[in-house]
Amino acid sequence: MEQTLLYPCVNAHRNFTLLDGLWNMQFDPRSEGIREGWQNGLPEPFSMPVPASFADIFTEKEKRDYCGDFWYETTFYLAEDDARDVLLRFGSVTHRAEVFVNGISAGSHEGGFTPFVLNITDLVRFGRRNRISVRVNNELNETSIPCGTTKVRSDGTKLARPYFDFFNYSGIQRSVHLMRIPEEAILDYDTKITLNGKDACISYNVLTSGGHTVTAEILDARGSLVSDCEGTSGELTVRDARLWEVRDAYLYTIVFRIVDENGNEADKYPAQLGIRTVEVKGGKILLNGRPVYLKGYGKHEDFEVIGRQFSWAVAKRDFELMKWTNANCFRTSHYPYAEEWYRMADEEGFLIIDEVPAVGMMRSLMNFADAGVGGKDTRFFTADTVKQLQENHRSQLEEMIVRDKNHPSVIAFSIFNEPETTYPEAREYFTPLFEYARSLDVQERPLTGALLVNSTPGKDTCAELCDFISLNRYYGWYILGGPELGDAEAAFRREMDDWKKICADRPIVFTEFGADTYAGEHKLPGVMWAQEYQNECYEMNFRVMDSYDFVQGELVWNFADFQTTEGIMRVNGNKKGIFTRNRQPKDAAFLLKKRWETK
Ligand code: GCB
Repeated sequence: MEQTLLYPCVNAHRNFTLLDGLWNMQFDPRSEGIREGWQNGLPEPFSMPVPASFADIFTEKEKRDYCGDFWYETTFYLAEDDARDVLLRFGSVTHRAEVFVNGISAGSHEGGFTPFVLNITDLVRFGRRNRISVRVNNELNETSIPCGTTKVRSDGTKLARPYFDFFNYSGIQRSVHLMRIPEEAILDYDTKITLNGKDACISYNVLTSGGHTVTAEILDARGSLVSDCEGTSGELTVRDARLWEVRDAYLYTIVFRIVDENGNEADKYPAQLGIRTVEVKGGKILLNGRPVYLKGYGKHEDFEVIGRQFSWAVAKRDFELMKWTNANCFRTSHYPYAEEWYRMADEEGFLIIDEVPAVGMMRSLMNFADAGVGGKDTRFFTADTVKQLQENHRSQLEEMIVRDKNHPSVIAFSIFNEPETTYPEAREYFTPLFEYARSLDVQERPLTGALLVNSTPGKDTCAELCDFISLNRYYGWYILGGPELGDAEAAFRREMDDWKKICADRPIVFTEFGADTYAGEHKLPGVMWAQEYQNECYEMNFRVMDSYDFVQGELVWNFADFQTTEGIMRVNGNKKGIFTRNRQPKDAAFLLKKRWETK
């Protein structure tokens, strides 16, 4: 059976048990677990919640910063066989996992931010308890995405050295589902939407693991049938369609069924459907044919204690705060988020730029600063690791698009964050990845990638691959900060004048700009790190952006303060949040709220 990334659901044919809870865990610093048979039971385990990032749960520093192999294990009971397949679905294991069921290898996965599903039907024992063991590894290198390196300290222990600016949270960070699905099952589907006046045409494709008849139906929000069709592909027409709009998110339900030769239903998969189109045309981003200006945030999955674990409560608070500031969009910087984020955005009418974890593609522990100051160039894309890196990039791009393609909230895919783009090998590296992404998305959504400060017109080689250009720019912070804010504005305008010459029909969206701000700090006149300066810096940036029509979006950096690696550039994390890590507003939140009310 081919892998199915469809979100789990329960009905007459499908069910699941959540395996979340307290699991056993053990570090394996000498990578001896397999040799010693740990897949048959951990010798000295301690308990660890799943899902969660393990780091901030510990009080001991060597455990918080642990880097290398580590194991999780739990057991589950499976009732008597009922002829359905048994699947084990991990929402994410960071960064790589090998899974054993009852001591036998069930499969492995590379990539810490997308789900993987293993068919374990032949490995489980019915009417008995079964053991799942997972060997995880969280090391960074230059073939994994995100990129980084692993340092060995003098005592022989390993330390992750990310080439990116967020903590290397790891573990089983998302839910684990034990699923039952029919042997002949719906595995995947996609939809493409065209609007014809007031009507919408939804063409679909369904992938199943058998040859029986497939049917498709669309129901409105009250559950009334509005259209139906037969076949693994077909077209459904919705007359007088109610469109999915920003902050006014009408959702239909699309239901696929497999029907056997006796007319009996063999499988059913229902999903939400938002009817909307997205395209870039005439220098604008169009949603349902009308221009939309993107207002919002670059975010992180990041919170006290739980690290990168998804929390319904924190996510709901984040949506409430984003709505309160009149935002309409966020970027899943710098990796695909838990699927629940997208389901909430579908319902709230938020727009998402969905980003693959291709971050750290420059050999530098402080690339955000290095590239700005000296125009640092590490020839990252000329190394012999690049072929393997590109394969990983490709498979994670595929998993992200396959997982997220049916969300109305997803309006664009971002293929990179701040790689070195200043020489031809970068262009050669990215061209096939953009082509591949285009071939995967039947909705033909815009593609983009966030460009680093030294990726400027004349130097950059990759902007042309993008349907809209995303810029990360820190004028007033890394470039000409504090007393030189006036010069920062002039330099910013000069750069924008250069983009104007080459961007005739291609919009620019700012995907990052901002200033570190310590929530307790106030000073008049404003100085860097004080709340007053964050406002001044944003006001300057907005003045410049408002002078150029081809700017079609502003996503500030960052929604909230977040955890990073320790270092002299960070005060227990990055403090560019508009909100604190506890989700309370800094002064800049009021500035944004006011601006975005009318923008
Ligand atoms: C960037 C990176 C982001 C950093 C940010 C910063 O350019 O894309 O990951 O956190 O700068 O605050 O330096």
